[in-house]
Amino acid sequence: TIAKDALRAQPKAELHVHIEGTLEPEMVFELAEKNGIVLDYPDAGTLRQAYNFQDLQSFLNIYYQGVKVLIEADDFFELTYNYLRHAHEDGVVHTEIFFDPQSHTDRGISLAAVFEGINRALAKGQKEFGITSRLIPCFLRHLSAEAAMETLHALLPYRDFFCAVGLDSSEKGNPPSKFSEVFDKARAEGLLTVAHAGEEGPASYIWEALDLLHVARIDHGVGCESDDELCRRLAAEQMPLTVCPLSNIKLAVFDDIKGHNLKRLLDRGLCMTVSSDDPAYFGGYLLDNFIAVQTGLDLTWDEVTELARNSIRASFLSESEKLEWL
Ligand code: ES4
Ligand code: ZN
Repeated sequence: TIAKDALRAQPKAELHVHIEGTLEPEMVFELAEKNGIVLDYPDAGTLRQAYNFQDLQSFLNIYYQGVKVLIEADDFFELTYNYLRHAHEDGVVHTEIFFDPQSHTDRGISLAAVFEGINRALAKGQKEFGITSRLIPCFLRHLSAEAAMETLHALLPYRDFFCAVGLDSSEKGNPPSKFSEVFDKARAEGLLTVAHAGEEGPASYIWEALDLLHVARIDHGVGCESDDELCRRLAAEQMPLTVCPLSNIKLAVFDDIKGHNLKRLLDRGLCMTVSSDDPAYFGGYLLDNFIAVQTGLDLTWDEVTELARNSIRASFLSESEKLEWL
């Protein structure tokens, strides 16, 4: 096996992390107390015991409960700063962070507070740890396309603070095609696009993300394996997949790490990357995900370094910024 320190020392970009998914149970309780919010669980330990998911939806139900303790800009600051500290400890040099604006604005929290808190943490993280960051607001696909379009318009005054838009939440029954107009508008505004596709959903959703949403990366994408033509296309275009191994196990996308298709897809020439998704819920940050796939899939040093280098290549850093890490 490869030493943890060697994996840590490899420069890595984290391209798929939901900031609301870095909310540890202890912080849930700390913020609930500060903000006067009553929780359904007596303590952090009990809450953590509830992190036993059958599928994506059973996870999302708990995740959206946790989000409700985030009220003030300072809460978003603390959340984001804590994540960056973890990321830095794992050898992450750059991170592209998702957040769910609708899960906050629908509770009466202003986008101004969300951006102010997160941006303050990103600036401190860059100063203190040298870690660079981009933000990617995601539309909640279980809500309507109209709600997503309204959210895009509400985001545009903050255009300078994010580089792309994404699509997340309950995948099945909410195909990328539902959001083609919203993504057209986002691209017309000069934004890049990404989308969760092929996490639990079918390969056809990955085709739609490519052809209708014109994404620059596919988030998860592990569902491509059943479609040979799609796999050939993803490899030919070197379309990055941001795969989240511990997430996939916790949400029963794969039974266990040995059955994960990361290595099989890497062997087929796809541009694979590794991320942590919702580390507070899925049992580990980025280094834990690297260790899980390295040991579980017997990855060689060359394979591990390819995954790390792919994350830099697939990032939205400029070509000159990428060169510093490649
Ligand atoms: C998510 Cl794992 C996952 N999948 C889809 N949407 C999400 N939002 C937060 N985590
Ligand atoms: Zn995700």
